[in-house]
Amino acid sequence: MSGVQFAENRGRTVVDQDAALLRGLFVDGRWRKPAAGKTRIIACPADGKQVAEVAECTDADAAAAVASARRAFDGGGWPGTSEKERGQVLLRTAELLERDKALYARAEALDTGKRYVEAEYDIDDIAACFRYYGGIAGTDAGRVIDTGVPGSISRVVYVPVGVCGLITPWNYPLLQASWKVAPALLAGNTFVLKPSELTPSTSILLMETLLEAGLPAGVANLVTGTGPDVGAVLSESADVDLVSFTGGLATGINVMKSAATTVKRVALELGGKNPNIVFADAHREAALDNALTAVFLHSGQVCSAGTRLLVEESIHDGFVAELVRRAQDIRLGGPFDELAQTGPLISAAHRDKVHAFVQAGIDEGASLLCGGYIPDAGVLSVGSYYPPTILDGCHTSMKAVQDESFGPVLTVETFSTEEEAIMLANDTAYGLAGAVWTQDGSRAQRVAGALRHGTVWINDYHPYVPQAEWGGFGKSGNGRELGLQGLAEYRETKHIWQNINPKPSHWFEPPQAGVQQ
Ligand code: TXE
Repeated sequence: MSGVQFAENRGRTVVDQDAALLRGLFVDGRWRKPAAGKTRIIACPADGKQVAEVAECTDADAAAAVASARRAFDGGGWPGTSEKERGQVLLRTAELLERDKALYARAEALDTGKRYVEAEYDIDDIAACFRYYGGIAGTDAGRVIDTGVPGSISRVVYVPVGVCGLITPWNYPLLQASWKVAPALLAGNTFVLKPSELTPSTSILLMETLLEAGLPAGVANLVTGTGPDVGAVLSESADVDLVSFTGGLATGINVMKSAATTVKRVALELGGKNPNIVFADAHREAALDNALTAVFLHSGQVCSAGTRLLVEESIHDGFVAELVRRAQDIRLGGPFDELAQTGPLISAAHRDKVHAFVQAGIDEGASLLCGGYIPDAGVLSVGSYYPPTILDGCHTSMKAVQDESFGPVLTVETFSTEEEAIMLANDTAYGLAGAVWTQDGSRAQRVAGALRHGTVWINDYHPYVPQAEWGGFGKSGNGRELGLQGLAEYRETKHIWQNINPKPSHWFEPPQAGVQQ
């Protein structure tokens, strides 16, 4: 069985016959069999059932994909097109994603276990990302400099970085890929995409969509497999000029270290431990409702999840009691369970890690208010589910507050003053996102200004737009995705100077006697 058989239904012929039912290695615009001939079964975390069988590539396959991207870049075809032309390919990609939304959403939901409707929202966001970058094509051709030197013309222009290695995680598989692929293509780069080995299906589909949108063969390449086997080739290879990685902190550090030997450009998005600050004067219902979505959306598998509730002491008891009541009512279920409000964790191994994190928090002195167990009966015991969990009585000295669980786990801290709230919120090695809830507009601005986090919401949580930069301070990573800076990551800046009246400068002519030098 092949879960990626859904691509067959579109009747296109970009597939080699012998590789027709086995996708994963996409090189020179064609699907190839992996050198070692191995495959991997992709299972839905909601019920463990097989949804796809894909190529399990090795380092030789990754090297072939890099070579393809290198040839496509050095050949000059794609980097030599105008940005407007490249923007057209992105706009067409957005249209095709919308045409094939059901196909993509189904694949994403089955790979991740997330609700189908959430996968549909993801596809909308992915199309919006391609449309944004397609839409800004040709709007910034660089700068002309007034040098002050007569007879000189000086321009600052942008050129593509080269071959990009794009490594993505399993929580928002194609969304994270689109934040890299769209700006990389607009800037004129070629790339090798390495999706998480757990969720490759939508990245596989994207290769065919990009070809259909008019992307030349060899510009987009895909290699499926594990991080150590194929991801590491992208960070190490001298033929890769840039590596952009989204994933865990430990892996990000490894990627940065191995990229250092070739001094390639590195962009990292490594998650966060994000404070959600609720003052006593906050709009209570909005703050309660959003505190739940902040942390329990996608069962907490969100880098910007509001996993740290900082609540003003005076409202702590009533606010947290109501939060617990609502958290216990959240219904878990699979992608097509219409009553489900959130889904499983990505794997049983990850669920066990989250459970151990909760147990360690209790051992550190936190009070477990709800959740904190692995379902052992009924349908939930078949998938890798974990219930919404709240730990009270926490403080920043605890690992439960400092470390990312990447699961549905909320820690609760209290504060009494604005200064204390800011101090606690910034007492983290991460710095991706945070929120402040208050009806005092001046305080909202003061706190938002003081937070050392890449995105700050005031009286809201989670919204983002492709026009605005996304990324973190501290160990949340470096560089930015989305927005204009998300495009700048994929451009080299070059200064071109022209002398329109060339003549000797006489710099090294022998000094003449009597003439002061
Ligand atoms: O991610 P990894 P994992 C966090 C979260 C989670 C933790 C570990 O806290 O519990 O990371 O998750 C590839 N060279 N986030 O282990 O390992 C890997 O194949 C090159 C936050 O699943 O970081 C996958 O494609 N690549 C996060 C990608 O890196 C390597 C989203 C991410 O996997 C590699 C997911 C190597 N040596 C997890 N080793 C976010 N920021 O949104 C692995 N990979």
